[in-house]
Amino acid sequence: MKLYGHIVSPYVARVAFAARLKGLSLTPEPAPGGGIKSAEFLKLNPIGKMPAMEVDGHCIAESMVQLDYLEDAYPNPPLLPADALGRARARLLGRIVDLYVTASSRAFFVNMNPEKRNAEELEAGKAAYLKSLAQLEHFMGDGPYAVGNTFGYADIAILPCLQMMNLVAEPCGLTNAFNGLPKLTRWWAQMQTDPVASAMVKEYATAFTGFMQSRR
Ligand SMILES: N[C@@H](CCC(=O)N[C@@H](CS)C(=O)NCC(=O)O)C(=O)O
Repeated sequence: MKLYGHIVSPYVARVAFAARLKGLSLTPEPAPGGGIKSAEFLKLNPIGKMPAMEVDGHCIAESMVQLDYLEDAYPNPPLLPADALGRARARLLGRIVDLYVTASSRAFFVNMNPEKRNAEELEAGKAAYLKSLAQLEHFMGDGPYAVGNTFGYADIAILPCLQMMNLVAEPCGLTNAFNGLPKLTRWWAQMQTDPVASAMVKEYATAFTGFMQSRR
C-alpha cells in the first residue's frame, strides 16, 4: 500500500495519521511523475488531487474513502464507534468539514497579503467559515472527543483541516474562530492535551507553517 501526497495537505495528513494509529507504516511519498498534475499521476488518479492511495494496483482517491478503506481493511484498533449511529455521526463531521468548512480556505489563502487583499472576498470567506463552524458545532458530540469518549475517526478527519483553516484565517485577522462555540472550544483544548492528538497537532503545524514560510 502506498500513499501519494505531502503531509502539508490536511487530507493527506488525516490518512497518514489514521494509518499510524492502526500501526501501519504509510508515510506519504511524492506523487509519481513529478507531481499531482503529471501524466503518470493523472493516469492513476485523474482527479489530480492528493492524497491518492495505491492498493494492489488499484487507486483509491478521496481521503475520506481512504479512511474508510483503512477501517475496513484494518479493523483493529477500530477508529469508528461500534454502533451504526456513532459511525454515521463520525462520518457526518468529516463530510461537513470537507463540503462546507474547508470551502472557505481559498478566500484566506489568496488574501493573506494585506496589500493585495480583496476585502469583500475575504469578509465573505470569514462569514462562510464561521457559519460552517456553527454547523459543525451543532453535530459535534458533547466531548471530550468529536464523537464519544475516545480519540478516533472523526477527530482525525477534522483535526488537520481545522488546524489548516485556523492557520490561514489568523493572518487574515480571524482569531479565536471557535469563540461562542463551546463544543468546538472544548474539543480543540482536548486536542492540545491528549498525548496522541497533540503530537499530530505539532507535526501538522510544523509541516504547514514550514510550507507557508517557503511560499514567502
Ligand atoms: N476531497 C479531496 C480533497 C483533496 C484536495 O483538495 N487536495 C489538495 C491538496 S490540500 C489538492 O490536491 N489540490 C490540487 C488541486 O486541486 O489541483 C480529498 O479528500 O482527498
